[in-house]
Amino acid sequence: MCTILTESDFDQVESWIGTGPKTFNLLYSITRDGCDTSVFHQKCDNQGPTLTVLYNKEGSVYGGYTGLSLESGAGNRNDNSAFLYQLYYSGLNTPKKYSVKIGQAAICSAPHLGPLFGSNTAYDVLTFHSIVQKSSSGEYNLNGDMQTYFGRNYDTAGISSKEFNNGHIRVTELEVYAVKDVKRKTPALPTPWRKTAEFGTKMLGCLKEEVKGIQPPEGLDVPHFNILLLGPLGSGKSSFCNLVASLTPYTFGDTVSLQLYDTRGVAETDTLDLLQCNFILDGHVPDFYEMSPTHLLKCDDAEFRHQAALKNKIHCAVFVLDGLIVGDMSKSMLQKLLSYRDLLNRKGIPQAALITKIDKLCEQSAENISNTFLSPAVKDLVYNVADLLNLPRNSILPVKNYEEEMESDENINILALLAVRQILFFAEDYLENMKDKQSRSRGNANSGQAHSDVRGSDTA
Ligand SMILES: Nc1nc2c(ncn2[C@@H]2O[C@H](COP(=O)(O)OP(=O)(O)OP(=O)(O)O)[C@@H](O)[C@H]2O)c(=O)[nH]1
Ligand SMILES: [Mg+2]
Repeated sequence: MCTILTESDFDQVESWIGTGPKTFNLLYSITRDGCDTSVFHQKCDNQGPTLTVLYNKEGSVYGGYTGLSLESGAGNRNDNSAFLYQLYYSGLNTPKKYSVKIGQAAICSAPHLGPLFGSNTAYDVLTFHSIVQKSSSGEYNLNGDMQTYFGRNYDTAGISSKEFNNGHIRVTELEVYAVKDVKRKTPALPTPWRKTAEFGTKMLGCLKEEVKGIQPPEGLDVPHFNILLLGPLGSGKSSFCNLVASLTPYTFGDTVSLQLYDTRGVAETDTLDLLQCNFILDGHVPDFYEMSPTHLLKCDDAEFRHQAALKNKIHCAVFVLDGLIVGDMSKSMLQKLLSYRDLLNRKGIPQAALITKIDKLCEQSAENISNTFLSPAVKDLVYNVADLLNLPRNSILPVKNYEEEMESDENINILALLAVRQILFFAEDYLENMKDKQSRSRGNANSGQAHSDVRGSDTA
């Protein structure tokens, strides 16, 4: 359904009016201002030529134009420039203009009438009178008439009103635009669906500095953030590790502030081993330990780290999902990922999701990765994954890993650093919470001590 006229719709109307470039300023909208003739006249009278546009649920868009200024007490008036039109019929672009018949009344204005094309006794299009309330279906069941006299004053080429407005006047919107003899401004660039600074060398430099500045809180004996990557087979976990490693030397300086834990991809046929995952989360698995279904860690293995400290634990878990296939993920795979989510939630570990391969997702991002936040396809996928995994949208991070590129690419690096920054924020929050908890429990222990001292002296 079309609810907002596009630039090409305005071009079409402009060419029908036929007197050069035009600007269309919205004066009145029933969804915004209420379907009330007193408001209509207050907003639309004495504004020069106007375009009235009606929209219905079927996706039809139609209305009328008059070159005269509306005046509530003016009654019937002739206007040879007036016309009725159709832009869309049931969602299809079907531009048609129906000019006023020479010498016939083009419009009629009265205080109790909304936009009316024709005369007060023979109205081709009478939109509404008085007040119309919005119905529970969200439509406005207009109390006008566009059937009885349809084609009386306008040359409607013999079509029935049904071919004009689907045979009813229940509309989702009615707008009136002032039409001015001014060339329209070139439309602004599309708005990004996620706000970032402008991609470029400056942004890359700022991001590197910012990411370098995110460090584990002091006093916890945690030298770096531990980030676990989880996800289906071949989703791009190792590629992301390589990408971050390629950024590491110049991004993080000598003190590397994050360690990524790459894991073996989850296969459809795998049975879920939450115990092994739990060992990793709790820091019992030694660094560089290669886990596989045939090589599982057990509590009594020599390598098992019994005394795991906060610095050995995972501080944020990241699901890595292949953007090309995540939309068709099987129920069983989703269930596995949700089981991990459940475990992580119970442990209070923050989570994010990377969507990889966005370069293959749509032409816009394939052409240039800096278009990622302008691409509707990437946006839809990000929102879809947020719903699937029940994660907030700002934790779903689109990336493109290096695949066969030989040279470093500024935009790929920016996207990766945006993702790393967000992940580090989550990990930092988690560690801050841990620090609070630690100091609270130390405080409690001390006050417990003090309390027992007092009690001791009491008893004494
Ligand atoms: N075009 C493109 N290809 C990618 C991207 N990320 C990964 N790939 C390719 O996808 C394939 C799998 O990537 P890996 O990084 O090995 O995936 P993985 O998740 O580590 O796989 P497993 O460890 O087997 O689970 C490789 O051929 C990568 O080159 C990406 O963002 N874009
Ligand atoms: Mg891998």
